Amino acid sequence: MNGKEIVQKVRQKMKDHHELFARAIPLIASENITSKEVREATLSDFSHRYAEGWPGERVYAGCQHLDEVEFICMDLAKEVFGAKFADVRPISGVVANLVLYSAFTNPGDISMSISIPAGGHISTGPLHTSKGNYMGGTAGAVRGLNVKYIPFDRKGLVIDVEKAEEAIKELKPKLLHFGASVFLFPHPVKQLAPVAKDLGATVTYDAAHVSGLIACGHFQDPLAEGAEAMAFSTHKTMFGPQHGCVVSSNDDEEFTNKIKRATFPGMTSNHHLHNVAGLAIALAEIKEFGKEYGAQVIKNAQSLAKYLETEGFTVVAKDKGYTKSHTLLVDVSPLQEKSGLGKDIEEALEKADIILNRNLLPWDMFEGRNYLNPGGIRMGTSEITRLGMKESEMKEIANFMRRVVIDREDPTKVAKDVNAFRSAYQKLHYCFSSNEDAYKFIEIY
Ligand code: DSN
Repeated sequence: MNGKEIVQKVRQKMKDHHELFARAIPLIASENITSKEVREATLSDFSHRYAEGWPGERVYAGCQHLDEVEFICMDLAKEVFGAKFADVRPISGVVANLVLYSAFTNPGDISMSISIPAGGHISTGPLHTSKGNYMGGTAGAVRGLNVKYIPFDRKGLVIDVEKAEEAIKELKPKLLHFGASVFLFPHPVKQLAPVAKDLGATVTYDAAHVSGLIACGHFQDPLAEGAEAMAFSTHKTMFGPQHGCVVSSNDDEEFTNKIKRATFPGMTSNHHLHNVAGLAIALAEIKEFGKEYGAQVIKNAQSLAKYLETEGFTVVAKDKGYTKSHTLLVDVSPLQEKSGLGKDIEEALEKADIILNRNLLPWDMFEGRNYLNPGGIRMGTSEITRLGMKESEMKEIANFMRRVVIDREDPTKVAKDVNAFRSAYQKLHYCFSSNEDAYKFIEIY
C-alpha cells in the first residue's frame, strides 16, 4: 500500500468501527461515549500544543486560552467532587494512580490495595514473576511498592472489614489505596481510614470506575468519608474523553505541592490539553445531567442482573441486590459444559454484536481457572444508559444473551435482532446536544 492507500485504509477502519458500535450493544464497564461538544474538543488545536507546568506559570507562550480552560476544569472538578484541590493534568487513570504513589510513598514502602482476582486494577498490583515471565502491576513494577492485599470476602464481594483492620495494624502501610476495577459495592473507607491514618498512612481511593457516580451523589463519597486524595480516569461512568484527574480534600500547600510535583515534572511533560478541554465540558454535563443519569445507570445494572437471572444466568451477589454501581458480574462456570467459559462466551456474544469482557471471579484461581478463560463475564450499563435505555431494554438485552449463551442459537442470526433493537437507540442523552447521532464518524476534510 502506498501512503495515500494507508490513509484511506485507516479512515475506512475507523468508519467501520463507528458502524459496529452504532449497531452493537456496548456493555464494557470501563467504557462510555462522549457528546459532540467533547468530541469537538478532542479534535481541536488544543491537541497540537504544549503547556507544561501549572496554568498561569507555563514555560511556553500561546497558553492564555489553554490556561483559562484548565482553571475552569479544575474549578468544576473541585465543585462536583466536593474537593479543595484538583490537578487535571494526569493523562490517564493509571498515571493518576502513579501520581498518588509518587506523592505519598517511596520505593520499598508498603501499600495496601485490592488484589486483581478480587477486582483490583492492574495499576494497584505488585511486582511478581510467574514461570520466568516478568509480570508487574504498576504500583510494584513502576513505583517499587511492596504491595499487600486488603483482605477481601471473596464470596460476599466486599472488603472484610475486621480482617482488613487487623492487617492494617500489622502491616502499617504507608498508603492505603481503596478502589477497584470490578467495583460492585462501596469500600469501607469510613471504617478503615482512621485506623490507617493513626498509623501514619495516607489514605487514597481509585475512583476510575465510579467517578461519575460519585460526582452525582450515587455512590459513596470517598473524600467525605476519610480518603485524602482520589485518582480517577474520566470516561467510564464519567462523560469525559480518556484522561485522568486527582482531587483531594486537603489543600494544605505541602500536601498539594506533592501532587503537583508528582504530576509535573514527575508523570507528565505535556498533559493532552484537548482532553482537559473535553473534561471541562464533561464535568459541566455531569453537573447538569449527572443526578438523573447516575440513578438510571444503577437501576439499569440492577435490572439487567435481575433479568439475566430470570433467563438462567448466575449473577454474583444476588443476596446483596447484585450491585450498587454500573457493573455486574456473571458467574458462567455453571454453563461451562454447554457454552464454555468467559472467553468462549465473550466471543460468542461478540458474533451477536453484544460487546462485553471476560473477567476473573474472585474464586477462579482456587478452582484452576485463569484470566485467559475465566469463570466470569463483566458488564456495565454506563454507555447503554447514555443511549437512553431503561429497565425494559435490560429485559431485551438479557433475552438476547440467553439466546446466544444458553439456547446456543446461531449468534449471527441473533445479531440481526440485536441490530434492529439498537437502531432505535442512536441519540446521545444526558447532554446539551441530545439530537446528535452518538456514533457518527466526524469527517473534517
Ligand atoms: N482495565 C480497565 C477496565 O476494564 O476496568 C480499566 O483500566
